[in-house]
Amino acid sequence: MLVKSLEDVIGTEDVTSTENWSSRRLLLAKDKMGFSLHDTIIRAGTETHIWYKNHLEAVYCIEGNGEIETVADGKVYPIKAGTVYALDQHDEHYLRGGTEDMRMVCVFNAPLTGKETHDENGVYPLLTE
Ligand code: 9YT
Repeated sequence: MLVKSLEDVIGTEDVTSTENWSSRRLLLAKDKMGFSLHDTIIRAGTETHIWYKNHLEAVYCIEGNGEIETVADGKVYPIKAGTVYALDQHDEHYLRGGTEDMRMVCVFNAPLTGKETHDENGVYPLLTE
């Protein structure tokens, strides 16, 4: 069995940060679970264009507020603690932090390796271990 805590991950290569967000990866492809599990902070007042063409992602907000806009139809969904969204159509979207940072629990299938970087369209390549 694998047991670890957020404190074990902070300060390691399993944290990836940009100006808009910081993602602490609790489980990655190397853990062989078939998904990755992230504790991600989305900064207040930021907007990030994301399009996970190669991955499915579910995101559960546990703190803060913000919104998500789906590009295809321009719909805007408010996000607060207790909101979950699932990008079941590989939905291209804008993720916006609100008046406070949002803390999100994110699950990716296929699992991220931790080496991916967003391209200019917010896409992660499909990498394997
Ligand atoms: C919620 C979301 O998709 N944030 C972008 C970062 C992503 N969770 C990651 O790479 O860990």
